[in-house]
Amino acid sequence: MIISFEGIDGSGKSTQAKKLMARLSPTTDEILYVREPGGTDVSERVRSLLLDPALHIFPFAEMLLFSAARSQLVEEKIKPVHSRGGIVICDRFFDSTVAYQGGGRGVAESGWLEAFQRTVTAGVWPDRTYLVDVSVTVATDRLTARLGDNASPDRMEQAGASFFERVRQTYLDLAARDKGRYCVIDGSKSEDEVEAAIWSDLQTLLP
Ligand code: Z5A
Repeated sequence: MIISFEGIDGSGKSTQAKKLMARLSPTTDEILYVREPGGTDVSERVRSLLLDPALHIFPFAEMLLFSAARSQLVEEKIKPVHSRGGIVICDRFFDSTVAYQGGGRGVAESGWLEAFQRTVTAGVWPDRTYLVDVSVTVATDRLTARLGDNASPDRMEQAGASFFERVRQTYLDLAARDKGRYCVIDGSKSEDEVEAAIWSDLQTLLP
């Protein structure tokens, strides 16, 4: 089973992905947590490029780099666990590319990007995707509280509020189109309330 977590930066999705990992681990034979971009030696190096504020990367090249890091992660880490029947928890997966590079940067329309991602992931697809949804204002306030006012943003975080509004709207559009896979969670609630909502939904999927 593959469970992915999506949302804008600061939504609280990593917090929830890790909570779910901790909750499922004691009762699961094989479980893997991965976060994108990264998770393999190659993908971590690509991550350094993608987040480096000193680099100017053109939008289509950015989309290909995120996809390259993902392809390596799927082949090296996700596929083996998935094929043995384990659970994989993805802190971001290909929907991030559709939302950020498609909706945010406008590199290509969602349908083209989704079809391309089928090739990138070799058809490996999540059974459930939790979209932890918050407003851009809530996300920004949380990140400011976490980082402090002096921290410098990485290359992706330098995009302005209107970029993150487009990313959020693209996620909501994707979720509306694919209600069978997506579950939208109100991320503005407390950590415990968000966790409970995810856990409640997951009961319908777990054996
Ligand atoms: N990106 C892309 O453009 N295309 C792609 O294909 C992929 C990624 C895969 C990766 O950054 C960047 O790459 C990201 C998307 C882009 N860019 N942006 N901008 P990253 O890996 O460094 O980080 P991230 O994945 O975007 O987010 P994160 O740092 O892991 O944050 P988060 O998952 O959204 O939130 P969090 O860490 O769980 O929580 C943030 C803070 O809020 C933290 O202090 C928590 O304690 C707090 N929090 C969490 N939940 C709550 C609740 N419920 N209430 C109050 N406070 C909370």
